[in-house]
Amino acid sequence: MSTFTVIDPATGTEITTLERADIAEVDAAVADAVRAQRAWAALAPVARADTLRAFARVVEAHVEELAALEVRNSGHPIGSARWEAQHVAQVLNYYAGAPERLIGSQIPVAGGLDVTYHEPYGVVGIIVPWNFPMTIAAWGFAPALAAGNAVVFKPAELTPLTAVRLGELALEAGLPEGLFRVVVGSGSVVGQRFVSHPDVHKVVFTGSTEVGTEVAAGCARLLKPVTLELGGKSANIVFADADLDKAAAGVPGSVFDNAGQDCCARSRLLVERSVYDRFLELLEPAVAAWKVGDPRDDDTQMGPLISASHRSTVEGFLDGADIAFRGSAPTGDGFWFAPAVVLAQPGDRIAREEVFGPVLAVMPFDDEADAIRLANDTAYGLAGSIWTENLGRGIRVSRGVRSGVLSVNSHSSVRYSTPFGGMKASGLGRELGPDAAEHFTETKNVFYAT
Ligand code: TAP
Repeated sequence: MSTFTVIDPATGTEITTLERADIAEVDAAVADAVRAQRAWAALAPVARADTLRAFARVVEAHVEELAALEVRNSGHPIGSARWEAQHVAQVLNYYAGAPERLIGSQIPVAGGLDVTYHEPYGVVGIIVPWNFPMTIAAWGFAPALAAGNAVVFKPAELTPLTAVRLGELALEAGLPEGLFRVVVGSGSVVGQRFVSHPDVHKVVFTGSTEVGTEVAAGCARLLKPVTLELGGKSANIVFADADLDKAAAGVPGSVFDNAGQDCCARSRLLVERSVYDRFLELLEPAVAAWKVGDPRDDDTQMGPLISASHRSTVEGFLDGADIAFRGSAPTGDGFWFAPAVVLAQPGDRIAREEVFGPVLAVMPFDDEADAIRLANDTAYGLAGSIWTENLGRGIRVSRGVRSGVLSVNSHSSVRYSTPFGGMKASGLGRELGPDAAEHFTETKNVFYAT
């Protein structure tokens, strides 16, 4: 039996050791899920809705416990971890409204009655990364279950603890045995088995573009639908006519939140040349004030990076970089890293590749067209922000930037009620919002001759 150790990134110490599932265990979980799904899909929609609301209530009652577990396992500051656990309950509540609203259509045709149905795929395999272990999982499992599917869910080996607990809470809430199975193990075994298993009918993958491409290729060989939420290199565009104080105050949170280990991190700051120097002057104290430290403290804004090896990767991006200024971080045990602001050129590696750490690349631009060109000068297209007091400019630039999730005069990206996902190398398909449950169904058309 193969095992692995789960580490607390704030201290570098071991939390626990878990067993890795092998292929036989994945297959057993899928077989259980197939059986449970048939009964689940046959339930009255209101019964599925009630069960999801019960799951939401149980999660809600365990917010403090889940948050504390996430702080230990992922190093997220306690305030963020509480928000994440609460968000899981909100997503479940939101999609509890879906079973009764998956409404098909009746299409006028000659000679009979034509009806469409939204039928569940069956079993959905969900593969989740380590950066937001609870929320990203919920974006998949809540609408998938609402639409009548069963779920097999693989957390990242670095951060499996809240996933395991959510699996227990689902049973406590009354979800049928087998319907929602958390399978702990490696991506190359468990994740790949979701891809190749003939009874897993859809895969939702969130993670790197590299692995996502491999998952998509495997799914394509079996004509299995796949949703991909991948990497990002999002731009934060600040025009000279913006409220510069407000824009600068928001920058640290937009890129250093979750220690920059956020697919939506605004890791490129594009500033109109006429206010470039002034904006950097405003930014420096905001970065100095960004509080990096013990994730258990209520006022901590940023914890450690997830692992020693990830910290080495992030450090590598600063080799030879023109560092303008840095924030502070604790020293000693734990995978700490002081946020860094780097002056960059569009062709630099730091301006093009996803760092997935608290590193911001700053570049000037000359006019609106230049800003759009620079913002689009990346393989990715996930998120971004535009700061301007000119409404027309906000509309033009938001239409010109090829990203799936943009905000004007704000740094927000995620609301459970609005669609989320990336263009270009950032992904395929959308999660959240009013249509997500439908994405877990296939449309069937039946013609009844009269
Ligand atoms: P990955 O290394 O791609 O891992 C993501 C998940 O895939 C993990 O559970 C991993 O398992 C599993 N996996 C690894 N190899 C696999 C394979 N061959 N087949 C199937 N599954 C496999 O990414 P990561 O380092 O955890 O996360 C960081 C990346 O995720 C960043 O690029 C980030 O931008 C992206 N991300 C995107 C979003 C959205 S919503 N667009 C959100 C968060 C993160 P193990 O690690 O346990 O082996």
